[in-house]
Amino acid sequence: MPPDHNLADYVDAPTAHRHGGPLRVGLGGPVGSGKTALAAALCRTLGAEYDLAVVTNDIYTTEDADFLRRNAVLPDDRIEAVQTGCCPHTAIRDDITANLDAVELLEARHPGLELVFVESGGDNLTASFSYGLVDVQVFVVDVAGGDKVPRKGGPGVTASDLLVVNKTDLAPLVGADLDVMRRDSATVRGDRPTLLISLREDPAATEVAAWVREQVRVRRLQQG
Ligand SMILES: Nc1nc2c(ncn2[C@@H]2O[C@H](COP(=O)(O)OP(=O)(O)OP(=O)(O)O)[C@@H](O)[C@H]2O)c(=O)[nH]1
Ligand SMILES: [Mg+2]
Repeated sequence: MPPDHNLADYVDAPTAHRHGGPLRVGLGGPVGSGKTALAAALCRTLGAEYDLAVVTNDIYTTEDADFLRRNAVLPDDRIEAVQTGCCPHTAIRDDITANLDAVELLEARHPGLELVFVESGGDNLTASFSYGLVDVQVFVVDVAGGDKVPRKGGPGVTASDLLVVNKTDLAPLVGADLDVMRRDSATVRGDRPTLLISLREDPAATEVAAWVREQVRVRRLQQG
C-alpha cells in the first residue's frame, strides 16, 4: 500500500443493506471504549420497541455476553457469544463465518427479529467490519484516550456510519478538549455523523438510540 494511502479506501463500501432479515449494526472500537456499555444501553432503550438480539465477540472469554446476561438487558436466548481466539478484526472482517453463524442462529430462534447488534472484540484504530456481516457500523472511541484520537484517523474513525466519542464525563479529568474532538471528527469524517456522549450520565444512550431508530426506518423503506 502506498504510504500516503488512506486505509479507509480499503474498507468495502456499504452495499445498501444487502441482507434480508434484521438490520445488523456493528459496534467496534478500541479496548474499553464502552462498546458493551453501549450495547447494554441500546438493548435497554430499544428492547421494548424492536425484536432484537446481540452477538458479542471476545478473544478468549465470553465476558461481554456474560455481562449482558448478568445485567438482564435481554433474555438469555437473545445473546450469543463468539470466542474469536484471534485478532478481533479477523472475525469481523476477514473470516466472518462464526459471526454469521451466530446471527443466523438468533434469526432461526427468533423469526421476527428486526435488529441485531454485533459487538466486536476490543481492537485498535484499524479495525472495521465487513459489510458482508453488518449493514451499518458504529465506531466507539473514548475521551480517556486523549483528544488527539479523532485526528489520528483509521477506517473506523473516518468511514464508520456513526462515530461515538464516549465518556465525555472524563474530559476534565484527563484534560481532553471536547471541542477539538468535535472539530477533528468533522474534518476527517465529512458528512458522516459524530456523537459525543457519556453513558455514565445518559445510561439510555438517547442520541445513539435515535440514530439506530432512523437506520431501522430507512431499512424498512428499502425493504418496501
Ligand atoms: N466514566 C465513564 N465510564 C464509562 C462510560 N462508558 C463505559 N464506561 C466504563 O468503561 C469501562 C469499559 O466499558 P466496556 O463497555 O466494557 O468497554 P468495551 O469497549 O466493551 O471493552 P472491550 O470489549 O473489553 O473492548 C467499564 O468499566 C465501563 O463502566 C462513560 O460514559 N463514562
Ligand atoms: Mg466489550
